[in-house]
Amino acid sequence: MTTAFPNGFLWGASTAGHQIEGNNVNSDWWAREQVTPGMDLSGDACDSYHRYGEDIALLAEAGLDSYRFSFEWSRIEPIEGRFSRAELAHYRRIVDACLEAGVTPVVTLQHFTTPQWFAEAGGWSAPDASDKFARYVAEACTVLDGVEWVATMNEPNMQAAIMTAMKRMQQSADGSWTSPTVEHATDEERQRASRNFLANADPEIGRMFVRIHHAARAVVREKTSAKVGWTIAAGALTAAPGGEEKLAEIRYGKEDVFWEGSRGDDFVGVQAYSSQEVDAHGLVPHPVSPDNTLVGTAYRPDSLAMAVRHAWEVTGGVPVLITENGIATKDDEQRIRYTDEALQGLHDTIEEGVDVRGYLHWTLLDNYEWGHWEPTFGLIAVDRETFVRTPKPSLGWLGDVARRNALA
Ligand code: IFM
Repeated sequence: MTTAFPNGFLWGASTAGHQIEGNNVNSDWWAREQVTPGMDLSGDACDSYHRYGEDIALLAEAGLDSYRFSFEWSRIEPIEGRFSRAELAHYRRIVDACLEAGVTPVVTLQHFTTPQWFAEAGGWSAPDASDKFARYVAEACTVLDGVEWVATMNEPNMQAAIMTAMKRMQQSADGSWTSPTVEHATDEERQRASRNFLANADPEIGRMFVRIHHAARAVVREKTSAKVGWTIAAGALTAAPGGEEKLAEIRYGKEDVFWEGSRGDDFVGVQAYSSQEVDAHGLVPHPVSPDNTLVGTAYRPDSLAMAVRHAWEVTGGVPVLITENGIATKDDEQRIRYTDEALQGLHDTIEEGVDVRGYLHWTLLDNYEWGHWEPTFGLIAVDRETFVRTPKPSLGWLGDVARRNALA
């Protein structure tokens, strides 16, 4: 049986500004890193702010034809209402570098970080958050000429899960919500609480993100001819015996509100890494296995196909772009094996009739994994002192798949 992918299928790699650029000093994440014990600092990151040309050249030379990167809102609007022409021109240069290299740019307008002034004014919960984001999106659109794929936000469902957890902690501090982590909790309760820390997202917060996304989508549609969508973190969750009800509850707030919010979009970005069971109490910890990744998740390349089928069903048939899939490992052979298996599964979904437009691997470079440098997801290693890039065999392997437009 042939494993050829459809004509025009995109093959690429994804990145995000804060994780690779370095010195993103006006962002909320930068501020958080400085004051949070135990968090590594992003610092110079991979210095891709200056070395993006080299990154795009390595990707294109390997045979890949698309590059997902993000604009940094906090660089473009470092002070509320004051837009930097120089930073907009910087992101335009990245778009141009892609186009000149024959690489299709996929632009994310917001990847986890926000300007610190936005965070201080209440972040996404502020009543005027949507207007502020739409105003920024309108400015960003001025440099999107020739860009075909635009994602308004990355993983709003993870952002919603963080906000939900923060809200609970706040309520707990006020005494109106009893946390199982209080001193009289049993060890098992503590463990359950910590493993479920980001499992839930309040559907109301999800609906708020959907409204913000729809407002931004309208701006992108008015000002550009790009396809517009957003990218969702897929848990590929399944029910353990007795966990069916809990699965439905968790999956609704954490994912389905967002998949439903994609209806009417031009595409949806599916991002999957692993799969996890849900029992009557919540997420079941990943089984202990030597195959587990550097972020503790199970080796589950089948999660990609599971996520795509779920997205296709809940969105009601919105075209899918795989905007992230990959593995945190030091073993590049394991990365190749994982990606090969994930792509076999993705191919099955295409055979079943799912409209999948492309596959962008997470990630191009070993980068800053939100507080940690240890988990390496990259196709290219980066020396953090000299910034020298060293492609791993997996980059050449994925480039060969791209050139053939088929698995071997
Ligand atoms: O590094 C992150 C990325 O920023 C969002 N999706 C998951 C990746 C791996 O954890």
